[in-house]
Amino acid sequence: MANDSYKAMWESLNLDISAHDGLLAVLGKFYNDIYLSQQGRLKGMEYLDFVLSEVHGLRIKELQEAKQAGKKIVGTFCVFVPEELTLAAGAIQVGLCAGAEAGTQEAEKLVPRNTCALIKSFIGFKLARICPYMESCDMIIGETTCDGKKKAYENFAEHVPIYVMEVPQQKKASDRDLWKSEILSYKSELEKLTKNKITAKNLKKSIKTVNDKRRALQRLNRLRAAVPTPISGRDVLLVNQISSYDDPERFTKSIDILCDEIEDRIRKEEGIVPAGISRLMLSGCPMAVPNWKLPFVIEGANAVVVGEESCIGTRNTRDLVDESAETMDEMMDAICDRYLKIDCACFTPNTERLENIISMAKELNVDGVIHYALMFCQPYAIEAIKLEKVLKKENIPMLSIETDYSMDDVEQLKTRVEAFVEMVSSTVGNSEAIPK
Ligand code: BJ8
Repeated sequence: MANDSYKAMWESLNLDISAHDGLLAVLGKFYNDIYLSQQGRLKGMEYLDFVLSEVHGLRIKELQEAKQAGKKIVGTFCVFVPEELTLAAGAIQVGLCAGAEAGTQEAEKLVPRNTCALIKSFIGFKLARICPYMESCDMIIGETTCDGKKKAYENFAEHVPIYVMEVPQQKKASDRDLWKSEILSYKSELEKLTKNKITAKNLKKSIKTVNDKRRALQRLNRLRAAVPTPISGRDVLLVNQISSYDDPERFTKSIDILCDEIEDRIRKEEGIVPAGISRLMLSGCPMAVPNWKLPFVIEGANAVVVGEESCIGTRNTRDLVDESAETMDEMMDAICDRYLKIDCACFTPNTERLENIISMAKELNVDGVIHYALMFCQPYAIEAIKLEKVLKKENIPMLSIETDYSMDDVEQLKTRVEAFVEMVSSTVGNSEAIPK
């Protein structure tokens, strides 16, 4: 993955070249083992392979060229930041959540050791100078979701230009008012940064662009539910991960092409995974690139992941912004309402999420749910306890996993996941092997 032709660009971004080379080498090895080793992959995945192989190359070059042409780059850590507004201001939005252990020692000078891996990772990526996205950003948007993130941003602000949006913790009328005012403030902040006025015409266009991206992902989610399963869960996870930093229009076109191919596969009754393999759903914390550990373990255990209830998954694609809005005010309301439907575990109460998981599990006809919480993530770990109870009432088995980004627990995870798959497959009575 390392490419000498990009070295000058990385140096100009003040990256630590040797640490960065090390990261790309590990990422490349990981990708070969987890992705390229799969049999019978769809041709349309070649686009995703290419984008991933150029994750710190071509895409960063595009961002640099856009900056030279006067565009601003906005980095985010949460699906609450409305990309519609960012695009309407003529800026580019990129997701900065990081899914690998890096710069941990440095990160632990800003946040305590018992902070979730996602937070330590984005801080570590910055302090170790290995993230060209972070270094390309003109503004980084934080948000008041979990305590870990909102307090970490205070210390992180010593190192990056950060603007924090206040996300309410409940969904009462007064919370909606607060959120609407936060969206309006974000609009002003973007206009200040870009020196572009957000017009109704531009906003209408960007609402459609982001909705189109979500529609393509919704289509992919519907198609992947077929039996036999036409695409592996880890490939769909990759698609979702790349959706947060690729050019949205190009990405949508590529996913539509991938979906056409999947439809063709379904017509021919071909699948990457034989019918009868245990169908599982993942639910919980987002899995950022290159956090592929758990799906790899699951799909190596005679099961396939057919849905991700996560912000790098359906939580980010389920709802669209109402496109019938015409005036600026109507569109701001439509954005406000769409984003308030996000059922992050940071909300209380959050029964919507439990209901959404149950209906998703039923629609996908899953044999079980694996709940995934990052270690020290209290909102998701606590909600997992409630979730297990409600799933039990529906006779849907659940396995609760808490892990981080290290590979130390892979063998232990394998043992637990294999036992769970065996338990749920005795219900579905299946013994065919998943191709590795
Ligand atoms: S809307 S899920 S992207 S906040 S894993 S940092 S919650 S301690 S990521 Fe999230 Fe927005 Fe919610 Fe989605 Fe905190 Fe938990 Fe760490 Fe987390």
